[in-house]
Parts: sequence; structure tokens; C-alpha cells
Amino acid sequence: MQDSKKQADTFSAITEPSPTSEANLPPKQVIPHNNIEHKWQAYWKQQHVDVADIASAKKPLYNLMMFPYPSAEGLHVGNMYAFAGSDIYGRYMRMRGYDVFEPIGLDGFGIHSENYALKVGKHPKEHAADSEKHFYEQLHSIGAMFDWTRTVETYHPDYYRWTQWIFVQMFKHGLAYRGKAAVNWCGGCKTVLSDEQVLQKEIDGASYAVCERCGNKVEKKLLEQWFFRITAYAGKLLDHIPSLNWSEKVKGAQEKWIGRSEGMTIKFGKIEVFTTRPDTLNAVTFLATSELYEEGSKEKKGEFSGEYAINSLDGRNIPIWKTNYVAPGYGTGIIMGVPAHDERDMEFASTYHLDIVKKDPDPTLWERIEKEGWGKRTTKYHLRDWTISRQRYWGAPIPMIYCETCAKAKIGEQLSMPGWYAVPEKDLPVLLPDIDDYKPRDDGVGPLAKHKEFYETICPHCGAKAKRETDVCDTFLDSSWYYLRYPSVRCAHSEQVPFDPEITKKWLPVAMYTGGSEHSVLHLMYSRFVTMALHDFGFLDFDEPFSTFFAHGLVIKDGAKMSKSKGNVVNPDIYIEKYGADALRMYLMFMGPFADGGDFRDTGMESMYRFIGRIWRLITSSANMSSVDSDAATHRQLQMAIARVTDDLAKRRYNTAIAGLMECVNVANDAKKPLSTEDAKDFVKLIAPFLPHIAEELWVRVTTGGETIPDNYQSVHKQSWPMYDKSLLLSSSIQFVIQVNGKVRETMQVGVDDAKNQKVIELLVANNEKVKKYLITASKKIIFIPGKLINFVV
Ligand code: ANZ
Ligand code: ZN
Repeated sequence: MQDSKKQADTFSAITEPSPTSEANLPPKQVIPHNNIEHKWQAYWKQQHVDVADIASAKKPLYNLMMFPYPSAEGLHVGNMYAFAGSDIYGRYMRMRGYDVFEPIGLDGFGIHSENYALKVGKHPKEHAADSEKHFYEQLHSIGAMFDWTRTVETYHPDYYRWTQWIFVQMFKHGLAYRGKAAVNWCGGCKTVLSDEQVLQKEIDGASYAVCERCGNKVEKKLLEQWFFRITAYAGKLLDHIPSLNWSEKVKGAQEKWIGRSEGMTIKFGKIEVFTTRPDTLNAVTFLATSELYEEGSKEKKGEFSGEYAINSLDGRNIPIWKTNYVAPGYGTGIIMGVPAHDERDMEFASTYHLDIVKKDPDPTLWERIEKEGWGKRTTKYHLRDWTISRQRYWGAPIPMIYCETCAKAKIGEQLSMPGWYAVPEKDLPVLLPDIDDYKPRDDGVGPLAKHKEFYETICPHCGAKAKRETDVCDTFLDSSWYYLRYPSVRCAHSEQVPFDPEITKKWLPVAMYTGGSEHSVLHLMYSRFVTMALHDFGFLDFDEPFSTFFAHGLVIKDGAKMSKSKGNVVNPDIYIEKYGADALRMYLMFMGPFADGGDFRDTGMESMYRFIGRIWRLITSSANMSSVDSDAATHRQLQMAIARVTDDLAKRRYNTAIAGLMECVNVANDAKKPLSTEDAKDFVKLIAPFLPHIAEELWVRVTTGGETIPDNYQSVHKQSWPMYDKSLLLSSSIQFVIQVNGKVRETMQVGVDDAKNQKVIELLVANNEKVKKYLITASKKIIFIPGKLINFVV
């Protein structure tokens, strides 16, 4: 049902004017959209229409879209899509009486932006300044209700000072530690990456780890690094998931990534193994270690170690094999081989002709092993600690100092890490110096390691000569807390605190967060962890950052996800110039359900522009008439539209809401009669979230009869949402039946006119959660009985 072609057909059926009305088509540029946009953007700014009343808002609602990172020249239509969808919700909720705060900023520190700067041969700092100007211009042009008085840019010292402060808190509470570990090294980006930043990719039949940024194969390197102990929160991160009001696919991805396994560690003499199947202990025939481990290898390989271990169950000696298929980082790195019940073990046993014992699993073994004391219940997680160090330039310097003198005397702030001290809070930020040799290096250290004037310092404990850490923080630390900062920007003591406690209490957690699902196990996991930690340190009184998270779909162009690497990026600026930001917003939202994305087509853009022209003519002609009554059918249809749009906006089903507006315009046009002033006002309110500039221009015309903004003007965006007349709605709608293979799966209350239009019904069905699941495969046949039922034969 989500077939994009079908969607497009439906679209043209509703918007394309019939041949007879072609003459009535507005000429190109009938709407002076460029003038209108400039006029109202200036007005909103001057009147602080979008500046939230942070201190005294009565019904605060924090509506947030993930802030962009400037990893390209500018924003593309895919980014605009997400911002428009988030903004429409914010505007709608404001008209419903909420004090909506919708901030914006730039995630411009870190590898994303730095890689782009390197590519175009610019200093990262210069790129940041340029992109700040350009991205903000673009973000201004889309007409979102951003509060421009409270922006956050992660690379400014007044922000990263607090990123460093968070690092220090983590260290003080034992959640930041230094460890030598086999970490992911990307030779392309010349830095360490966290597990979340590594993707698995099939190359010639084998699976390899590659860098999510540059696509290079990632190798394992044994390096000393800073880690955040996210694993300490594995259980809590997992346990909260069912209660989160988040898109299901993101919740599923997090559950899988954290990966809880309930099992046992069992002793085989001195050796311990981790197993989820203690009930198969009676069929163990060998132990396997991780000594020969190879990433991505499909073939099982191994070598007998010459040693044996004892199975306490029967006292038998079993051989210990070195193998390539047991992962060193998981469990104890040694497994018990049970060929009869485990495929991988079976493959290995067959290759090396090891014993295969066929015995049924015995559930009583769990109890026996525990009782007799040669094993205990253990919970393991697949989640690994978060590698924070980056051997790069463009990031917040890790605020740590190493003192050799203290290290020798075995003293330090944390006993487990002699010699290491956090930079005292009063000395933050540790400023990132301006240097020319900022390029990443091949030797495993970051560019700052070559700058004495940066790293030479004094031990905060003993005063001896000491050395600063020269790695910088992973950029995902920058973005793990930015939502905490926004409401407190510009507050009285924003210089003294990362976030004001009172303000934070009032505005957070974020009520509605919108973003891409590709961040499921990255940003969305790190943010949850950082929030939980700050909660436990006593800085926050909530422990989940985002009450609701909505994953938007992706914009497809020529059959592929819109992205720079595919070369199918559409620049929104051209469309905004030609058709206006409003038309682009409305078109993007009509491509398909917001959660599913859609296919971007120029022809669709044209049709949408014509549709907006029809709205323009309908309302401007109504505005010039004084107090007429609307045509009865139009008035009824408007009530339908209000009901539909209200319901759809709350659930973010923007495309069906727009379809509702289209029908309403069609009915009004057929009636060839202007709307009454009250109806015109209601209609303008309905389109306001989608078409913020045009709605405002129509509002001033309908309410004053002219184009000039009076002194006491009240913006349409500050009006309350229209109500509909229920009695009219009932008499003009019917129960419509939806069947799949002849079985009734749903009934819907639809308008009399809708009930006659198969395309409209199909569109409604495509967005109905209950029916959707029965229609995963394409229908062979569709039986449509106007005014009664539709039956999908699948
Ligand atoms: C015996 C056994 C019998 C197992 C059986 C499975 C099935 P998850 O769910 O992923 O936690 N295992 C343990 N550590 C491992 C490592 N470092 N590398 C590769 N495999 C490892 O799976 C835990 C199971 O995966 C453990 O239970 C162990 O094999 C294996 F019929 O032990 B089992
Ligand atoms: Zn010292």
C-alpha cells in the first residue's frame, strides 16, 4: 500500500484540476511568495513571535528536532523534510494552547564537520564560521518557529566548557576510566571509533567492520584510551525501553544492541566459560578459546592447545582448542563446545573430528550447577563501554592531566588511575588552540600531541610538571546533552551552570523529539546514558531525556536515499526561490506518511504549487466579500476537514491531513461561492502549521481586508485551533467498511463525498494502523462499492 507510484496517482487525482477548470488556473507566481516570506519573517522576528517565555510559560512544551551537523556545503531537501515535519507539530501544538519551545543549533564540532573541512581544504574553524552563517540562513528560510534567541553551537567554548565538565563529572564518579583495549581503528579517519560508529558490511561474501563515516575497513588496535562505563547502565537502559513512547523500530534496535543474555559462568577447573545453555553441560565435548580470533572469517579454524580441562559433571577430561570463532570481548572469551546443540560448535567438531555427544538438554542442571558451586548465574550484555578518545583536532580537548611524579608515588584522584587528575572546574574550558597542523596523523596520536604550548602544564595536586591529555572527545559527547542547554541559554547565570535547575525542571524531559532512526544506537543511546548518569550524580530529577521520540522517514530520489555520496541531493534553496518555502513544506509532507518518507519529484512540486494557488484564490476572494454565508456543502466539508486535520496532526499523519484540505478546496471550488468570514478564518487556521507565511498573509487579509499589518495585529500562529460542528459532521458522514479477503477488518467514519472516491479511501486505508498490517503484500484485486465498502483481495 505504501507503493510510491500509487501515492503519486492519488496525489494527482486530488490536486490536478479537471480540464474544464484549467482556465481558472492561477498564472505562475500568482502568489508573491518571496515577498510574503520576507514580510512575515521580519515581522515574527521583530515581534518575538517565536521566542518562548521560558521563565513563566504556563503550559511548556519542548518540541525538538535533532540539530544538524555541517558535513556538507548546506542542508538538502532531506534535512528540510525533517525540520518541516517537526515544525508543523510545534505550530499545531502552539495553536492548541501550549507554550512551545522549538530551538535550533549546530552540531559542528567533531569528525563529521572536520572530515568535510579536510575534504574542501579549509581549516575546521573557518568551515565552522562559514557553515554557521550558511546553515542558519537556510534554516531561517524554511519558516520554522525556531527560537533564534537561544541557539547552541557545540564548538563554542561557552558550550564545550560544559561538555568538558560532564567528562569531569564522569571521571569523579568512576564512570570515565582509562583502559588498554583492542579498539576500532579507522585508517581513513586516522582515529579510534566506538563500536556504535562501526558498521558491518559484506565484502566478497565475508563480513567486515567498516567506518560509518568514510567506509574504510576498521582494524583492531591495542591502545590506551578513555572509556565511559555505559555498561554500568546496560540493565537500566534496557529495562526502561518498554515504557518509552518511542518509535518501535528504535526501541527494538536499542534492545538488540544492548543484548541481554541470562546464563551462567561455569568452572572447568581453573577455566571459566560463559554459556546461556547450562542445560547442555552433559553434551560438552571440548572448550574453545579466542586466541586465534579473526574478524569476519566464515571458516572455522583451530588448533589443539595440548591441554585438558575437567567437566565437573562427570569428572571427564575434555580437550581445550584455540579457535578463530570465539570473540575475545564477550563473556569470558572461552566457550564450552556443544556440537549436538550448537551449529557453530558442530561445524568446528566436524572439521577437526571431535566427539559429538547426543544427549537431551537437562533443565535440572541449572539448579545442580549452582547448588554444587561450580557455576553461578550471570547476566551478560552485548553493549560495550563507550570509547571517548579521538586522535583528532576538531573536538573538545579531554580535560585530564597526567602527572608522572604522582604516578610514581602511586597517587591520583582515582586510586585505580595513579597520576591522573581532572582539570579543576574553575580552569574549564581547556581551550582548543588554533594550530595549522590540524590534519590527522598516522602514528596513533592526535595533532595536539605535537604542541608543547598546549600540553605542558602543572599537576593540580603536587605542582610538578605535568602533561595534558592530547586526545579530544568523541563528537557524540557534544550531542549527548545539548537539549539540556537550550532552555537555559541566555538565562541569568548561563555562564555559571550548564543548565539552570529551575528551568530544566520546567521544560524537560523533551516532550517531542524528532529525528532519523539511523541514530538509534548512537546519539539516542548516549543521550539516555548521560541523562541517567547526571540524574544519579544529583544534577537532574528525571532519568530519561526524551518522553516521546518520533522517527521520521527518508526522502528518496531516483530510487535511493537522498545523500551526498549517491549524488542525488536536491538543494532546497532553488525550490524555495521558485515555489516558496510553504509550497516545499506542504509538498514534502504530502509525499507519504511522515514516518515512512517518500519519493521527491518535480512534477509533484508543480501540482502542489497549483493547489496552493487555489487556496490563495479561494481565500483572497472570500476576504474581499463582506459577511456572506458559505455554501452549505462547503461549510459541512470544512467541518470534516477540521475533524480530520485535528486528528491527523496530533498523530503526525500529515499527508492525510493535507488530503482533507484538498477535498475541502475542491468542494468550495465546485460551489463557486466565497466562504463566509468565519469559515475563511477557520480554513486559514487549518493551513497555518503547513503554510506559515501564506496563512499569515491570508489572515491579515481576512481579518482586516487589507495587506498592511495593523498595530494591534494578532498573528494567526497565536490563534486557537478551530472547533468543528459535530452535528453537521454526523449527518454528513457514514460508516465505511474495509475488508481484506472479504473479512471486515475496520470501519471508518468518512465524509459522504470521500466515501464515493476510491483514491481517497485507499489513501485513508494506507494510513490506518489496524488495516496496514493485513496489506503488506500488494493487492491482486480491489473491489470498491461507492458509499459502502472496499475489499482488498491479497
Ligand atoms: C553452550 C551452548 C550450547 C551455547 C548451545 C549456545 C547454544 P548470547 O546469546 O550471544 O549471549 N558464547 C559465549 N561467549 C562467546 C564468545 N566470546 N564468542 C562467541 N560465542 C560465545 O550467546 C551466548 C552463547 O554464545 C553461549 O552459550 C556460548 O555458547 C556462546 F546449544 O554455550 B553457548
Ligand atoms: Zn603530581
